[in-house]
Amino acid sequence: MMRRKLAAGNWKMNGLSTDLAELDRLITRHAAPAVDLLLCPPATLLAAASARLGNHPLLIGGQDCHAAASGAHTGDISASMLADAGARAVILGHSERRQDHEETDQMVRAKARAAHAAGLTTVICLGESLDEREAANTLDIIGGQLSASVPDNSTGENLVIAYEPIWAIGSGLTPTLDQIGEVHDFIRTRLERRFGAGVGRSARLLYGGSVKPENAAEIFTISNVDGALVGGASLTADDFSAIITAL
Ligand code: G2H
Repeated sequence: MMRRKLAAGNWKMNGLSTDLAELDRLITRHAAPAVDLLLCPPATLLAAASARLGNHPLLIGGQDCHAAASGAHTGDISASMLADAGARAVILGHSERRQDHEETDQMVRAKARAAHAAGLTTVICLGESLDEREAANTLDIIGGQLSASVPDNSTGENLVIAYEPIWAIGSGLTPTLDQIGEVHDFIRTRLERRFGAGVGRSARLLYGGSVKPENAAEIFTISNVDGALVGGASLTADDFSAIITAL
């Protein structure tokens, strides 16, 4: 099964309108990309970022959505609002949201259902803490998050999983290639078992956590790594472009 590679940028809570110049530089440099590109700026920039794309195939995505379609949820944004602003995808269950907003697997699953109903691709994040890894619980944790966070209606097109070990996020630390490979193979096997070979083999698996131009190429040699979810190094076109080229 040939899966199209995906380079996804997560700007987190970074970016003012002037920073969209980096998006302009990125799409100029990758006018006809050989891989899929996704950039998730803060919600305030979604519409402006989408408007700058013209016919470029880069997708714009959100970083979270509410599980409800609408209603009295001050400060929240629904999946259909993201789509209305031009988003085609949304990151869900990032460990920063699980930590900062006490998001549970069940909440992530409900958000993913809403996102799929709105036609969005979901990038669902899973990851273990350093304590969990040191206690040799990594696969148990990832397996539990995977089964509880991913909704049953997922398809090979609308489901992307990002494995992001919490201890590697923004820390400069990266797992060994064997550690990444073990978790990605495990996720692939679990997806195939749950959804069958069609969905299980076509959903893309991204690695995330301190991916940078210096380590991207070797991470992309790992089987079942179909791309990366990139935080800090997606903020500048120079760094993100180097990672895209390595893919
Ligand atoms: C992990 C990643 C992007 P960074 O959070 O989701 O960020 O590349 O800065 O570690």
